[in-house]
Amino acid sequence: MKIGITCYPTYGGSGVVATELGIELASRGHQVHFITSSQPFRLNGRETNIHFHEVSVATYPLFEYPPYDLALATRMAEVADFYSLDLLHVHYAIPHSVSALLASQMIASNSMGSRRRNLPFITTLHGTDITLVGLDPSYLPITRFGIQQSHGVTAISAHLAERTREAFGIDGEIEVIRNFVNCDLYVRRPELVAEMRPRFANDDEKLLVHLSNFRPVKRVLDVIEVFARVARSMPARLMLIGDGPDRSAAEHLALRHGVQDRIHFLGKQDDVHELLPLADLMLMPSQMESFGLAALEAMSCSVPAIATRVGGVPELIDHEESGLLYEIGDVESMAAGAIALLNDPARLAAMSEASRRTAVERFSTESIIPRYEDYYRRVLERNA
Ligand code: GMT
Repeated sequence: MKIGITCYPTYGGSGVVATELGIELASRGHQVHFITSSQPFRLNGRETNIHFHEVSVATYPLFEYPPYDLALATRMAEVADFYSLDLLHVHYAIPHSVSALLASQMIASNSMGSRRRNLPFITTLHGTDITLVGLDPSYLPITRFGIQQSHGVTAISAHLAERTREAFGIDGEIEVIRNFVNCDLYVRRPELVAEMRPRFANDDEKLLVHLSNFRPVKRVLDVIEVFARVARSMPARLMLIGDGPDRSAAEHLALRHGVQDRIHFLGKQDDVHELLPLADLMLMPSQMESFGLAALEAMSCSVPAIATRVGGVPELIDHEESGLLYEIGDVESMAAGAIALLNDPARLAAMSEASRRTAVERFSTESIIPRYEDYYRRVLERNA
């Protein structure tokens, strides 16, 4: 198949899923065209079967807001026409589904100057496009319209599919295809851990990790609160991977608790698969997670997560088996849970094994990518 993929190409879970999906589809022989504002950060530009088409937005003094959505629709239609794409697959509903709708209509009319044909598009819902941004009155009707007009809709958890039906009154099909992880890449390799871990923690210290874009929804301050309590109880260090609006507040809080020297603020990192396996435990105390890709990546590296019981997280983590789940903001219980687990090596080892097993058995690329391929075929068949 020839597939056009659009996503937010910089740091963020939806961009990661879209890029990894494109890489996996290309490795299975499909021709993949990324149509995005810049090259997705996990691509090196030399992959076989992958093409990148940059969307450039012309500015004009009259434009207070340059119309990215229109430039994107135009580029989608051009690429679809020139490379005879079979379908478009957009990640994150706003504004990508609406741009894809316009492109699809352009291809169905003769506005591109070549043969009129059907160009179906699939929208994958990821999270705040439904639970936050999409609910804003200025976006809700157009988000609903983009979803309704999509030829196929997928959601990354059953929870998100349900929220979409409730909040947007969608009664059409929403296919649940959960996030996935490349378990060959995200794996704990003892020799690499032995080489790299001493850069971040001594042998007698526990190492915790948090990975996010530091937006308020991730509750990074709760990460610091939990870690400060852990660090009072045992020798410990924390790796904070990522950057975003709450980073300086996190730094201030770390200073107030006197744990700033125990925290590695690593900023944005490309090779998180090399860092995650170094840790003993991940902290993901989010306000909302439609799935929690960061926790899945950690689990694949045999690192269990202490997380909140929100959104799609219980579809990933079984409480007490492959991680621990708490209520939002309950930093005391999260810290107590972390301390008890870190003090019990046998329980931690069992949970770490269960985490890896969950990733391999339920969320590996081998099990999830064929579900996307199958869904593409079904959408193509019914829109032939
Ligand atoms: O909603 C966001 O935070 C944006 C989105 C993204 O693009 O980074 O994250 C969502 O998509 C991820 C990949 O599908 C999920 O694993 C995250 O749980 C989800 N984030 C939220 O729901 C907050």
